[in-house]
Amino acid sequence: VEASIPEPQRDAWRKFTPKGFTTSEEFEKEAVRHIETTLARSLYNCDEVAAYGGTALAFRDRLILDWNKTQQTQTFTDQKRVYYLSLEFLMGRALDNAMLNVGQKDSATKGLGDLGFRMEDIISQEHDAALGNGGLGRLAACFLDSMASLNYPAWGYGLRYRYGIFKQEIIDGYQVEVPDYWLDFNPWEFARHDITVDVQFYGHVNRWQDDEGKQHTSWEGGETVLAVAFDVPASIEADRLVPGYQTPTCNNLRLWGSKAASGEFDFQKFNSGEYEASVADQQRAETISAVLYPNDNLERGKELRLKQQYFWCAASLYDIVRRFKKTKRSWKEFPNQVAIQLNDTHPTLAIPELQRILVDLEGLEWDEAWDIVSKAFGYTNHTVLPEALEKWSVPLLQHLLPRHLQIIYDINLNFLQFVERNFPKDRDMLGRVSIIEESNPKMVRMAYLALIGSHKVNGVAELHSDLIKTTIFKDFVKIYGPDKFTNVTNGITPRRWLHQANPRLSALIASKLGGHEFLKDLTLLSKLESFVDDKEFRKEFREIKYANKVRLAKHIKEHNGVTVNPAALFDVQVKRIHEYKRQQLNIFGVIHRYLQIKSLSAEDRKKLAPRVSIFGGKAAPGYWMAKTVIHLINKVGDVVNNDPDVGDLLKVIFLEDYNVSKAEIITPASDISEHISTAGTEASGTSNMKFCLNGGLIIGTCDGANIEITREIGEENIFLFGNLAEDVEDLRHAHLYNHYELEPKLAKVFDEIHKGRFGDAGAFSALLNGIVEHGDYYLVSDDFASYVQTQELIDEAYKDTESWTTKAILTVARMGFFSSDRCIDEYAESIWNIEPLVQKKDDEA
Ligand code: 475
Repeated sequence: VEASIPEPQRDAWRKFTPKGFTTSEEFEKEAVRHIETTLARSLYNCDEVAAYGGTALAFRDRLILDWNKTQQTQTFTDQKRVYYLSLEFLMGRALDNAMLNVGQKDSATKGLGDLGFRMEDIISQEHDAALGNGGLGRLAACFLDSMASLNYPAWGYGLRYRYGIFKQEIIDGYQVEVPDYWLDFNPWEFARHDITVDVQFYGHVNRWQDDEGKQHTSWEGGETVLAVAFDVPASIEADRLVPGYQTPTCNNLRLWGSKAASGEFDFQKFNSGEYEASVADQQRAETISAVLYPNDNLERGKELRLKQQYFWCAASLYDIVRRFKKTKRSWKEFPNQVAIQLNDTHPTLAIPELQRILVDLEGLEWDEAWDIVSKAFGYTNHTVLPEALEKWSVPLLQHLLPRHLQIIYDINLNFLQFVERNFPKDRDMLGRVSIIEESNPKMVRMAYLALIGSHKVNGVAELHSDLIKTTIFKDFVKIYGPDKFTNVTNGITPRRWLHQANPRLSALIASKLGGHEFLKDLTLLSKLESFVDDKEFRKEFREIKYANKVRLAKHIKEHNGVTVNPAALFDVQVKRIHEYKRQQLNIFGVIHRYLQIKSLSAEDRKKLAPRVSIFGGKAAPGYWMAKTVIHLINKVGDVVNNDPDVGDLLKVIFLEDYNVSKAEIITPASDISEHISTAGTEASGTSNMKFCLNGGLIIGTCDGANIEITREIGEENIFLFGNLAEDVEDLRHAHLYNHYELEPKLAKVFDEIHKGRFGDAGAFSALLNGIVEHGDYYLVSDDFASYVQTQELIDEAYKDTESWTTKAILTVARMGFFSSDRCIDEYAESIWNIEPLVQKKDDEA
C-alpha cells in the first residue's frame, strides 16, 4: 500500500499489464524470448533443459498474474486466513500441474513440437521438489492444492532446504544415498530478499521492574540468524478445467532460508586476515536450512533439528504477527483473523513463541495472551508409534531457547494446577500428563504441549482418531472432554492423482459424466456406477489400465533391465520402508510363491497366474532393518528373475528412488497394491486412496483409512486380511517363538533363506531374528497364513477379467469421499472457522 502507483499513472500501468498467452504461437513467442534472454541460449545451443526452462518461465509468468491478484484481494478483503505450518511439503514437479491448471497444455505441446521438442521429454527435465519424506509431506502438498481449489485464503510455511530427501541408488542390491541438490535452476520460487526476520538463539533471560512496578522479561544476547523468505506460487486452483465465473485463487507457500545476519558477519575477522573464519560463521548459519532430516515416523532428538524447528516457527510467527498488526486490530481479535494448523508436533515451538511475543514484547497479561494463543492453534497428529513422538531434552532447550523453556514450565504449571483442581483424587495423573517427563535428563513432551496449546486436536482416519483418544491422549480426554478431539480422514487431490497422472482415465470419465466437473467435486464419480455394465466403457477402462502397465513395463525395462509381461498381475508396494509397513511380509510371501512354483511340474505351472511384484521406497539412512529388507528384495529379485523355471510367472522388481514423479507413473499401472501394516500402526495411509482412484484394487489390513475405504467401496471390492487392532496388544504378549512355532509356510521360507538360497544368510539374520527371537513385534508370523491365503484369492479373482473389471470400476466410482477437498472443507468448518474468498471475474477490470 505504501508503494502503490498514484492514480493518474495507473492507466499507463494497466495498459502494459501482461495478459498471458492463449495460442501455441503466443506460447512459442514467450518460450523463445525466455530461452534467448532470461536463459541466454540460442537456436544453436538449446537442449531439453533449456527448453524446459523456457516453458516453465512462460507458464510461471502466466501463473504470477493470478498469484499477485489473489494476494492483493486477500490483503484488501482481510478476512480470516489459515496458516499451515509444515516442516515438509512434498510437491513433486510443478510444470505439468501449472499447465493443466492454467489450461494451456495443448498449445504448449503444439508449440514445443514446432520448436523441435516432445512435451514428455520436457516435463521430465524438472527436478522433483522433494522437501519431504512421505505421507505427512505429501498430505501438506495435497492440502495446498485443495485450499487453492476451494478458494480459502491460506498460506503454507516451511523451510527451504538446499537438499531435499536424498536420491536412492541401488548398488549391488544395497541402498546408497546421494544428496539431492535441486536448486541449481528453480523457476518456481521468488527470493524475497527484502522480507527477512532476525531469529535469535542461545543467550539469557533478564527480568526487571519498570517505574510503575510492572514486571518485564526479556531474552538477550546469544546469536542471530537471518531468515529470508522464498515464495512459491502454490497450486493455482483448477478453474480452467471447469470454466467458472471466478478468477483462480493462487495461494502462497513461503519457505524460509537461513543466512548469516549482517551484524554477525565478522568484519573484524575479515579485515584482520581471518577470511576463512568469517566465511565459516556464514556457513554455520546457512547450515540450519541446509538439509531435510530423512526420517519418516522417527524423531532422533538432534540439536540441529531443534534449531530448524525454532528458526522456521520464529520466522513464520513474526511474519503472521506483522501482517496482523498492519490491520491495527486489537489483540483479542487475533484468533478471529488467524488460524494456525500444526502439521504434527514439529512446529509446536510456535505455541511458546506466540506466548512470548504477546507477553514479553507486546506487554499482554499471561492469561489474556494464553487465551489468544490457545484459540489460534490446531494440532494434527499423524502417528501413534512411540519412536515418532517428539521429546526434547530440558538441558538442550535451556541452552538453545532459555526463555521458551521458562514459558513451557509456566504453561505446564498452570495446566497442572487446573488438573489438580479438577481431579484432586488422582495423584498419579499429574505425573502422567505433565509436559515435563521426569526422566534423566528431563524431557519436554511436545505432543502434550501441542495438545494443551491448541483448541482442537485431530487424527487422520477414524481408527487412528479413536486410538489416540484411548492410548496416548487418554488422560486428556478426561481433562478436556471429548469435544477437543476430532477426526479428519485424509484425502488426496484428484487434479494431480487422477487428471495429471492418468489423463486417459480422466478423459474417459469426463466423456461419460459430461465434463471435468468431478475434478472439483469428486463425489460426482458416483455417476460412473450407471456405466458399470456399458461394454464399450468397460473395454476402454481396461485398455487404459493396460496402456498404463505398458508404460510402467517400459520404465522397468529401462531402469531394471528386466522384461515384464504387461498382461501379468501387477502387485505394487511403494512407500517408505518401515518395519510397521511390513514390506518383509510381502517379500516373504513372494518367496513362498517362488518355492511353490519350483515345487510344481511344468504342466501344473501353466495353471498359475503370472505376477509382477513391484517394490519401491526409501529407508532412512540409519535404519538398518529397513535397509536389510531392501537388500532381501533385491536378492530375491536376482534369483527369481533369472530362474528359467519361473519365466513370466513371477518377476520381482525394486524400483529405485521412489518419489512423487515416479508415483505418477506407478499408481495408474497397478492391479493390486499392498497396504499391509500391522493393525493399529498406520495412521491413515494416502497411497491406498491414489491406487483406488486409478482403478487398482488393494490388499490390506484393517488399519488406517483402509477401513473407511472398505466402507465406501464395499467389502466385496477389497482384499482384507489379518488380525484386528484390538487384538494386537494381546497377541504381542502371548508369544516368543522358536523357529518351529512359526507359521509353517513362513518357517519354510526362513529355512530357504538360512540355506543361502538368496545369498549370504548372515546378511538377513537380524531380520529373521527380530521375528523368531525377539517377539515378532509387528506380527508377521501371526498374519502370514491369512496373507498368503488372500493372495491366492487374488490370483483366482484376477483370472475372472469381467468381475475384476466390475470391482475396479465400482472402486473408482465410490472414491468421492477421499478427495482432499472434502478434508479441507472439514478443517475449515470444524477447526479453522474460515470462509472461502471468491474473486469474481467482474472485479478484474
Ligand atoms: C502416517 N512423518 C500415514 C500420513 O497423515 C499418514 C516426518 C518427520 C518426522 C517424523 N515423522 C514424519 C510421519 O510421521 C508421517 O509421514 N506420518 C504419516 O502421515 C498423513 O497417512 O499413515 O504414517
